[in-house]
Amino acid sequence: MTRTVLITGATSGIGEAAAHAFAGAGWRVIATGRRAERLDALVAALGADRVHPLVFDICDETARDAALAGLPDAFADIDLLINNAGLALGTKPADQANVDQWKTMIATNVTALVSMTHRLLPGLIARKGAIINISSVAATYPYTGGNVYGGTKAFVEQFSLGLRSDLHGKGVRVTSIEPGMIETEFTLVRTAGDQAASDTLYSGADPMTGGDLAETLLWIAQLPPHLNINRLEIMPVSQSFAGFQVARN
Ligand code: NDP
Ligand code: 8X3
Repeated sequence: MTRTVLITGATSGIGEAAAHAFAGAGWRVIATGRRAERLDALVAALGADRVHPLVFDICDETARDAALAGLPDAFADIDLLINNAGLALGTKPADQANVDQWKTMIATNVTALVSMTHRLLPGLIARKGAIINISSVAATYPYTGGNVYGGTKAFVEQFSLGLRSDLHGKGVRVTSIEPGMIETEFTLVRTAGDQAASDTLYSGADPMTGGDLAETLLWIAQLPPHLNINRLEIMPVSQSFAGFQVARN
């Protein structure tokens, strides 16, 4: 039976690669994002029978609900929700950070994610479906300038584990994925379009790609239904951990 996945943030990076991977594996894909032309390109590449685009801002619940209400019958029964849409804004330490950027990260990475999950939960329970939430290594390993972004991703990880508890016995799988460095539009967004900063970060680092994550998502989704990956931390080999810092007199 053909299964249906809803991928938030499918206009670039991990989400776009996941749309290709799931459609290629025979899933129906509901692809969401604000950039309609990117979603149209996905439909053109993969076919309208495979991909259905929903254009809305993930923080706008009214627009989201209107879009979901208009799903064609073939895409209406969602088996898997991939909560991927998210962003970091800014790299400054807390005392120099922009509080509006903090609020946007919380609204997108936390509030919209829990609201979308709550909206789709009844159907996911009815179909014994699955939820995969994209957290980050920033949830576990703090770094200077990561402040609120790391906080939002720690929320995503713990919310995922809490969902697992709440859904005990209902047959719904929940996974938190915590990736390290992936070359996507993430750094371009974080730096307000600074292509040089993005290129410098990824240069020579052999970072992960959206495709790497897409394969991981597909693997998790297609595991036998009695298996649940609770948390999965994944990094490029080139990335590892640094020590504590000490301020001296
Ligand atoms: P991209 O910037 O390439 O993709 C982000 C996606 O999120 C886009 O499709 C964008 O769509 C969507 N999005 C952002 N804000 C909104 C919004 N308000 N409404 C609707 N869609 C929105 O980055 P990535 O692919 O790297 O990021 C995907 C996820 O992975 C994020 O949650 C990120 O935090 C996480 N992550 C990324 C890592 C990395 O190193 N790249 C590492 C660990 C986690 P659009 O702009 O069209 O609306
Ligand atoms: C993205 C990874 O290290 O830039 O979540 O926070 S990091």
